[in-house]
Amino acid sequence: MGSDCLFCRIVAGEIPATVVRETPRTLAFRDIAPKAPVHVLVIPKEHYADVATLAEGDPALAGEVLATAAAVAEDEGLLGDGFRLMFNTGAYGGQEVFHVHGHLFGGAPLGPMLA
Ligand code: D5M
Repeated sequence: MGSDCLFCRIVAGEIPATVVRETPRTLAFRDIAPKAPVHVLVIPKEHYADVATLAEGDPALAGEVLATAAAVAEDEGLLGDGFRLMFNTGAYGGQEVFHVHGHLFGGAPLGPMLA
């Protein structure tokens, strides 16, 4: 995808981000507008538009994204009290950035929904 995609540009180092974990194929960085005490975005470095496309195109990479999210949850001390991992998908899902990303929320009771 490249220069048209915000998160591809973060992967390329063209836009700064607060990276909390990096693996050869995934990246986790803090959301620019956090909606919880811990709000981290977890992405594959390779461009996939959404979680459905990722799961269809590279299920192993989808698993790596989940593993990175779980590792960040552990690093952030979320495993005891729990956390939420959410993939907004498409228009009805409220997706705004079309490079798949899991929102990892934690650090406080989250209630039934988070935008
Ligand atoms: O969520 C897209 C998310 O991306 C939203 O929570 C803000 C976040 N965002 C947007 N730009 C940046 C940068 N530059 N760094 C970190 N986080 C960012 P969606 O699920 O698509 O609605």
